[in-house]
Amino acid sequence: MIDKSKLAEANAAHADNLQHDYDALGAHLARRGVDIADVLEKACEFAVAVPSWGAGTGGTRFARFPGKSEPRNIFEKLEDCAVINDLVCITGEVSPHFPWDVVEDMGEVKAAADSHGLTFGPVNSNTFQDQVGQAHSYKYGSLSHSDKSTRDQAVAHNIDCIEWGKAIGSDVLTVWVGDGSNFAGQSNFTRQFERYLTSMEDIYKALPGDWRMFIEHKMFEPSFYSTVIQDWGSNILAAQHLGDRCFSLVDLGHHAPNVNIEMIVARLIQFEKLAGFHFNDSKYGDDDLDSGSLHPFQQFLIFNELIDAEHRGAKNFRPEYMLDQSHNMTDPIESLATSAVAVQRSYVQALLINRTELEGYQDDNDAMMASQCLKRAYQTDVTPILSMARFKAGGAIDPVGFYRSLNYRDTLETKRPASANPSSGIV
Ligand code: LRH
Ligand code: MN
Ligand code: MN
Repeated sequence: MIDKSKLAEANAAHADNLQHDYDALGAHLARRGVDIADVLEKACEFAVAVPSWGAGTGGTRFARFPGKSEPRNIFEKLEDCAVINDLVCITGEVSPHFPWDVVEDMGEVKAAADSHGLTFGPVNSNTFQDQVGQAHSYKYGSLSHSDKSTRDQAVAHNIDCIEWGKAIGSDVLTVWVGDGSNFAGQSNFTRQFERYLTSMEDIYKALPGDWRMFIEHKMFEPSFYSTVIQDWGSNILAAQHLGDRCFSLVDLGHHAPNVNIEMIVARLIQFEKLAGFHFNDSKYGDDDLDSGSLHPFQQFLIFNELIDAEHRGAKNFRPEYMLDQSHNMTDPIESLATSAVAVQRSYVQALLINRTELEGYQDDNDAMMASQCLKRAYQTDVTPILSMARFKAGGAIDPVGFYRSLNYRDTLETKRPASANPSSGIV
């Protein structure tokens, strides 16, 4: 999607400074016993999937402000995802949402992704919205609905998602439901959860042998009094109930403010149930703000747990990293590219933690030094490593600056006329 000669020219303007900064950081890390080349190699291997729905301009339930030349369908979303990956070279996987991204011949979607050098990650089902012509409404729930026909319809949709996913080479189904209640007494918590589990059993039975199922919890919204899978407790109970190929997904925005998410991550790893992440940031609830834009230390602490797990060879540990953000302030290409790098930054910073030292301080109950050991890694500016990783992979040293120089949205204005209600996700 991007003119490589323009990119080479833009990179050339930054390359000398980058090399200088990289060498200086390398010398600093060498004094700490860290070989920068090893860290660079790991940074180059890092990947995080982008959500297809994030390519559209999101909205709140109050208003939606369509972006210029925003994608109107999955093919155009893939074009934008390809631009993001061309810029940062760590987002080669796209996580689609169904039925938003369904077309008659899903083979065409696969072919389009292939042509951009993209693949598909987990597929997401949607039983939180009614679709045109749908027989039963999800107004009062889907997989946990009191009415069997509605539950069956929601189960059937998830099985359709598996079929669509197979056609595009995915092997994970992520299930998030908004089912819950708005009034105390409206639903019987136990019977509702039983109904949810029975529906999920039916979906789990339909999973191909090499597929995994991820359950995503969320504290509230659209239900404001109770939600069926409201937190990691209900999530892990359901995942344990369903079986070995069912795991619990952590969307960072789906917790109450101040919840210790990194500790939840540690628990899920310990009990072999961590599915992966929907990365984003938030101040109040599910704000879907750019990853690491408000709480980069929290994101670093999560990666501390992930690297710790890798380090000690935790069993059944194969987390999928995805972004899940969709707001209405910025160009989604700029935001998703920036967020992908912000997640990669947390990963690289956490690689710098001296784990032997940290364990020693923990065993000696030396709280101050343990904290300083973490902070030393967190406070290291790893920007030159991230930039060098992109440069080596053929991406942009300055992704947003270079993207702006392309005037991408302007060049697409006639091809993608504004649409009042594109099927590009949350409206
Ligand atoms: C729910 C959620 C879930 C959905 C997506 C659109 O808030 O995080 O992952 O599939 O947003
Ligand atoms: Mn999510
Ligand atoms: Mn969410």
